[in-house]
Amino acid sequence: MGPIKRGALIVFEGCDRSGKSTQSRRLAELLKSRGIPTESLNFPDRSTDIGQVINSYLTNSKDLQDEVIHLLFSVNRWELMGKLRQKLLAGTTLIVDRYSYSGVAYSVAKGMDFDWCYAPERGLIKPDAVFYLRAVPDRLAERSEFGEERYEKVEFQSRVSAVYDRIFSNESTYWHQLDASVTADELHFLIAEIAEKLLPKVTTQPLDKLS
Ligand code: NYM
Ligand code: MG
Repeated sequence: MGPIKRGALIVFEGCDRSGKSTQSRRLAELLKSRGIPTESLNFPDRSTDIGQVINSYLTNSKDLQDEVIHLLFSVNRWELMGKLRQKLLAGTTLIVDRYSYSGVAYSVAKGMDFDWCYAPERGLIKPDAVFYLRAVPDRLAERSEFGEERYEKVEFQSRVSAVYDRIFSNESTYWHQLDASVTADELHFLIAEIAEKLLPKVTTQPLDKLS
């Protein structure tokens, strides 16, 4: 018997209401239906102590300095890395709704320095693939529940989108940019096609780190 193949780390990124939750759920369902051990999670993980502080910030019941909330989002990823590594090495594929790139995109959109924002992400497990659901922010505002949390303003989302575009141009080797304005079925089809090709390739490679 050969060694256990590791799971893949697959991340969804994009502005608020770009369809990440729907698409990550549908991809996870598809992989499970194919017998691939798969788990879903999202960042921020609001269930931890730090996650609860983040939640208070996002729901506007707490104000924090920009640097402080930025680092808390990063710590919230670091506090889960041991668990994520264990699951990946045990063969579980992880579908993650937001990751380090959200950390960078939302903070840089406030005017913070790109390199400063990226620095605390170095060393985290590097995703095997990132699906970037690229949407026009004006259209996002039409989607339900938009505007309830901090950051959910069209003008701010435009700036977030511009930072994502910048990250995509640097990370295009493992980023897959997809037009989020097509139907959910079309989007799922495109994502499924890419994921199915990717999985057998990456699961024999060692885990890498963000550098
Ligand atoms: N967000 C999320 C950040 O500003 N930095 C981060 O590192 C992460 C992971 O949290 N508007 C922001 C983006 C979202 C908000 O995420 C909550 P969601 O996926 O809407 O629950
Ligand atoms: Mg949101």
